[in-house]
Amino acid sequence: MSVSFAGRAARARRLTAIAALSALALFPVACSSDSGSSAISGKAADQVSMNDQWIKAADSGMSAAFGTLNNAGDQPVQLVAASSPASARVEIHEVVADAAGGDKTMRPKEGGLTIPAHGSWTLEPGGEHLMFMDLKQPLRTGSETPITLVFSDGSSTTVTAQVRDFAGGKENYAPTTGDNAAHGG
Ligand SMILES: [Cu+2]
Repeated sequence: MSVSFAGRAARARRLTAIAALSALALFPVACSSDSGSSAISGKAADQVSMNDQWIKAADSGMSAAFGTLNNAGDQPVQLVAASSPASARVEIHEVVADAAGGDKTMRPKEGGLTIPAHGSWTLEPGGEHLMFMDLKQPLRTGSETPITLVFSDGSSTTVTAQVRDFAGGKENYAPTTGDNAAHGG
């Protein structure tokens, strides 16, 4: 259950408590005919798993998480957002080559990531990643942090990522060098 959905639900409850109760009483079996075409539940979160997920160790600022998303369902699944208690904000990023100098720039990926039906999508250094924009606490090597993945149908699932040292790659996943201009705008 995503935080934002819960927040909306709470507001709705405050504003229309009586109306909601009336609706429940009038239509107690409204959802019982929900029969998906797939044998698996229609919720994206029930079809997606993640493996080999990890996140770069960092003391503060930014970090990035990687791993392989697997879709066991008959339909493509769209990852549209992510969150973690370790970061004030998590964004889905892609890395693109700058036309000018060939420098790599990362930026929020428009529309999120699509995981093909019965397929997988790998987030890896140099490619797409989950960007932890503003760490609330240090990510220490060997510890773990939860990451909640939110899909286009509003369903979500939470995975646990291992914190690892990572020094490779040309991309700057933490503001340790320069002024972080590589992060684009
Ligand atoms: Cu990034």
